[in-house]
Amino acid sequence: MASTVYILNGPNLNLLGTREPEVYGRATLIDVEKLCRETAKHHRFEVEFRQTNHEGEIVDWIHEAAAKGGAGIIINPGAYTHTSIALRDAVAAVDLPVIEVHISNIFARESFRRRSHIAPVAKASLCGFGIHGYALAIDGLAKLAQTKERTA
Ligand code: CA2
Repeated sequence: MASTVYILNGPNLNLLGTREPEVYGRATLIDVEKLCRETAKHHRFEVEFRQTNHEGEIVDWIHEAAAKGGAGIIINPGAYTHTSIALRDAVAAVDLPVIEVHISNIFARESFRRRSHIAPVAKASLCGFGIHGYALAIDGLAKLAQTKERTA
């Protein structure tokens, strides 16, 4: 459906709010989902909110979002950001806006986190806003969709 935003979360994000609050805050993934649903409602987007610890499953979901004509994808690929050519290829292969989100500022952490395989093929990337980055990404997708409508 054209108005559905796929919000895809990668490995270990199911543990959000249980450890490392100084890095990731105290919100849980359920809180992130609530925030996304509230924000999406303002823009009349439907939400598919998912999390997996398996790389190939994220690839399948990216293909699904494209096949079903989603409005866009917001993806926090977790540590696969820094390692996965398969995710990069999947993002590059689909013809819908993909926004990369990270809760923490990946550029202010260990050097291995500074490289994202996703950023060069994403429409936009956000990091360091905590879980608000997800809401900002939804707002950004809505802006992109409006601009597309006006210029189409
Ligand atoms: O900042 C982000 O959103 C990250 O994508 C989170 C990933 C990390 O590997 C990326 O470099 C940056 C890790 C998610 C794991 O989150 C946990 C949360 C609480 C306890 C343990 C893991």
